Amino acid sequence: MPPPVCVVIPTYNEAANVEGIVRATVAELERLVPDAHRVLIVDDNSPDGTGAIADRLADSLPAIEVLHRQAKTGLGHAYLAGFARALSGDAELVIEMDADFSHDPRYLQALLDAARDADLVLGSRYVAGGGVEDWGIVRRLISRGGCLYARTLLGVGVHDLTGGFKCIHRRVLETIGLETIRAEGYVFQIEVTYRALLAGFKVTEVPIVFRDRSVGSSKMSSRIAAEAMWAVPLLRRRAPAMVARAHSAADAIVSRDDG
Ligand SMILES: Nc1nc2c(ncn2[C@@H]2O[C@H](COP(=O)(O)OP(=O)(O)OP(=O)(O)O)[C@@H](O)[C@H]2O)c(=O)[nH]1
Ligand SMILES: [Mg+2]
Repeated sequence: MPPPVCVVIPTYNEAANVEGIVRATVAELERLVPDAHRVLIVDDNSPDGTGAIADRLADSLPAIEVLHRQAKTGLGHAYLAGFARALSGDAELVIEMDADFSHDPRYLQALLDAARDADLVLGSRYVAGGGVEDWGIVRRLISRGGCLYARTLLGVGVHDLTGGFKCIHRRVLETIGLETIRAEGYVFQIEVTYRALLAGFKVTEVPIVFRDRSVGSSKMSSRIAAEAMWAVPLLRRRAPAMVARAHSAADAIVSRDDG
């Protein structure tokens, strides 16, 4: 029996995408991990009715669940709520995936294959075989530059630190102190990976080609991109203590259980 997989898809105003991406994801999961998968849509009360479409899908497909949040408080919060819900069930592998088809479900197989031998698998645009389609030069430079900046400042070997298509083992989420993560947007992605590395987990990158969204509008803003500039140095200073604290709390629970 393969380990149960939960794909978490955050949505905000994705009415044009949600049904297509969820159906494509479920079809792929049925092929790869039949009877051992769930798709969790985390919707922040989207004004365009995405939440109602998601509910309809959940009524017709038993593998789908919807988590409704009252307000949009950012992608990081949506993911943290999604992780908590996934971990309260039987998920052993949690996958982060966007709703706008930038993350092609055909890569789920590569993520799951690599997760047999790694604790955290990143869908990576910046390793051989990976890439980005349809982005102009400015967005390419910002993304590449941002990854290089974070990689250098944090002193890690990962090439794509800001991507949001990743497969995470339960043990990672239970160890890195999710309750102290405050970051949003790209920094949230950097922080999850950085904390996993600090905790000693094995992180692998598999190539993906990222396609720009063709419908719906971006929720990323220059504010969120700029956040990375000052947030990454802070991360470097603060994350080690957060991970160490979470680690010792987890050890205490284990030794209590043992005793
Ligand atoms: N629940 C929730 N989902 C969000 C929020 N912000 C973004 N999302 C979703 O997170 C995913 C990534 O957001 P995008 O706007 O596509 O960000 P991006 O991929 O960096 O930028 P573009 O593809 O250019 O739009 C999409 O599925 C969004 O609908 C949020 O505050 N709450
Ligand atoms: Mg997107």
